[in-house]
Amino acid sequence: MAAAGAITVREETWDHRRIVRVIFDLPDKPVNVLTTETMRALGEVLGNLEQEPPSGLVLESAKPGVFIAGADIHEIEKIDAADAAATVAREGRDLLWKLHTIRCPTYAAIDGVALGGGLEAALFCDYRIVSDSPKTRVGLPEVTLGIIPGFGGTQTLPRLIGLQPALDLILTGRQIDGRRAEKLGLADRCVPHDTFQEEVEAFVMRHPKKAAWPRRSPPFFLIRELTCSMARSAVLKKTQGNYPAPLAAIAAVRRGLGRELSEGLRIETEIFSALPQTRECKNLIRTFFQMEKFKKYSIPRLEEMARARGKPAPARACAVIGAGTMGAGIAQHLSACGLGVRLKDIDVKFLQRGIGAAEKIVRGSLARKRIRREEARDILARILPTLDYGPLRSAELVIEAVLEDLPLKRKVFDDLERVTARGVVLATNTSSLPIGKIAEGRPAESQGRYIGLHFFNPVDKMPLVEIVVAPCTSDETLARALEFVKAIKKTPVVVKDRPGFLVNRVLMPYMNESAYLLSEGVRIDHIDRLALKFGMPMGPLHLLDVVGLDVGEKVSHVLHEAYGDRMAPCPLFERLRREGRLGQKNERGFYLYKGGKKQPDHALYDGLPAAPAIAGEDITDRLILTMVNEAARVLSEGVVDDAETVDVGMLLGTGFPPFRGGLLKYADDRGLQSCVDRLYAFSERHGARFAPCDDLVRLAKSGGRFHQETVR
Ligand code: 3H9
Repeated sequence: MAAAGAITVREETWDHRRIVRVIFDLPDKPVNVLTTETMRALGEVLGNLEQEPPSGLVLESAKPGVFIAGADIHEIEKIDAADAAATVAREGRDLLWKLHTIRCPTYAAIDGVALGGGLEAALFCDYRIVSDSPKTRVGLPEVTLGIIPGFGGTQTLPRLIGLQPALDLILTGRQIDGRRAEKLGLADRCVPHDTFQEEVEAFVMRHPKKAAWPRRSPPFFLIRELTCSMARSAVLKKTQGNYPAPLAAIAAVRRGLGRELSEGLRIETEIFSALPQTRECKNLIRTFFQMEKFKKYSIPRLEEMARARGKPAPARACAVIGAGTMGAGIAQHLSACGLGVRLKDIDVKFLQRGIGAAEKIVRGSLARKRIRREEARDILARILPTLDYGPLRSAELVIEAVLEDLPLKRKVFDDLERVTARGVVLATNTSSLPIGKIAEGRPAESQGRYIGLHFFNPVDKMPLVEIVVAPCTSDETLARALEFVKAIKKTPVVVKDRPGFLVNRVLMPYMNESAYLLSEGVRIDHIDRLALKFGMPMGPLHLLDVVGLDVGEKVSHVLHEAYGDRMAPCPLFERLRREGRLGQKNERGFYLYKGGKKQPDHALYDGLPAAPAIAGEDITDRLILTMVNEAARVLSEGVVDDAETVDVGMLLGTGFPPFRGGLLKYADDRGLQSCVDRLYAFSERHGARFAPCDDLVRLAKSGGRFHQETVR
């Protein structure tokens, strides 16, 4: 028996029992998703089976590495009204309810990702068997898309694993592996991937009856109220109230948990229906698709080249020069991705420090159970320290990460030119120096190998790499660098070799402006708090402390030289330098860091005007609109190809709030003319650094947008 398209139904006899296998396999798609069509097909299957229930029903997938990746996000993106949202959720969970009530035991056999609606389908089954494959990850990522689980997840999960662990999964969208799922009681058994089918059969034979439900009785009213109100406070603190979905998820759990499951499901639908049409949801979905696109970033002319000559094989053996924070971080990350790494420095003690830094990151992953003990050992074993260039002969790609000093970098590359083979990619992790200057004066055939690979600190956590293309960089090198960045699971943005590239250049005016605000007397924590309220992950003054004021000074010097007065560092930085304030690293910057606590340093207010009466809105606009203005310049100079690249770069490189859809999407949404008017007003009051650039003025005047499409 077979059902339309996405689902095949197979009847088998397992030890005299009639077992029906319902197998998902969405044609021509890499993953299974619950589209309207798939849901209809599942409805038909369940309708037929209800007439004559088998001894057991197994829900499974024919796609390797995937069970079901959730409801179809494209369909959710199109929802524009509460009644449409309610219909989608109601129809879906009514259908899955049939799985819960069908008169035979039901089993979800999960050997791959089971996310969102995919996991919710499994939660309505009597039993869940998961595999220990690294590909098996289960979770409810809905809040990251601006919605809540709408196929019953807010009700079934707490009844299965308890309130606190369920809230943790629902509010973070965290995905867990099979073993953890078993530990939490989300899965009944975690079995080896290699013998998954046999293990599923054995489990089904051992569990011939429907399971008792709910598995856990709901917590007492007071415990529930307390847990939910604590979760709410934590969410508000973390999100500043900018994200409606996690708060809605808490409300659904809180209101639904003390009631019958069916009533809880009704409440969930009611709460769900207010979300898909919000701007936050549309922007988060847009961000999801942008991330998917950039992870697979391709450049048409390179694709064509690959078709003619074959795709470059990603490098397996690499070398990193310089074992400082960045070098050690890069070496650790490359090794964690399975690559062999030679880490070179000029002194044993630098190497020891670098290896120590890599060990610290690995220990952290081990403590958070991200990796196993053997993996940790392998990661460290793959990093081979060296003081000589000789062992670098076998490297296929080299990343230089020494101090930001042009003559020093050129000297390193002189040495690399001598030892590396002709085809080897020579990359620099510089954050500010021109790649062209590093390559200058070398033989033409060698210059093509030079490229920038700008990683962000901390390397293991920051997903972005700016691929910096100089005029001398060959397409061959760009293609290899692009494949490399994708292979090490980072998201690439391709930028031209202009000072500051994309992220630092756009971010610098924001940081600089925060110092101007402080010099006008605005309090340190007030400035940072307003940036957090806007949605930035860290206030600009705190960020400067974390980056290091000495590092910031170097970058700002380069940008000032390149772009003139508008990038002139705020004079207050000179005072900070004189006072020896380096930021977090010497526990003294805008804040004092004593005993792990951060306090604004009131001594900095000496000699500054008293706190002025500036509206919060003005402070936020001064910080954010200077970035919009600089980003507009980046676009007009062709540093990046399009507004989408700016948005992805700023999102991944600075944590620009995803619910706003990106820096330039934010500007589009508030209206470019409003941005221009504000910039003019600020330039009159505070100086020419705010003057809107010509292209921004022109675009605003013509009623245009940075992004041509209107998401809503
Ligand atoms: C939900 O379930 C709501 C419900 O509670 C209730 C509603 C009422 N929809 O990157 P890949 C696409 S919300 C549509 O090659 P990978 C993806 O865009 C949903 N499309 O594989 C890509 O397209 P393209 C909750 C989807 O191995 C292609 O499939 N679920 C969906 O790197 C393959 O992806 C999620 O949030 C989807 N649900 O990663 C899970 N999922 O080929 C979102 C994937 O055109 N998905 N696509 O670029 C993911 O996290 C990753 O895609 C996944 C695979 C881990 C599954």
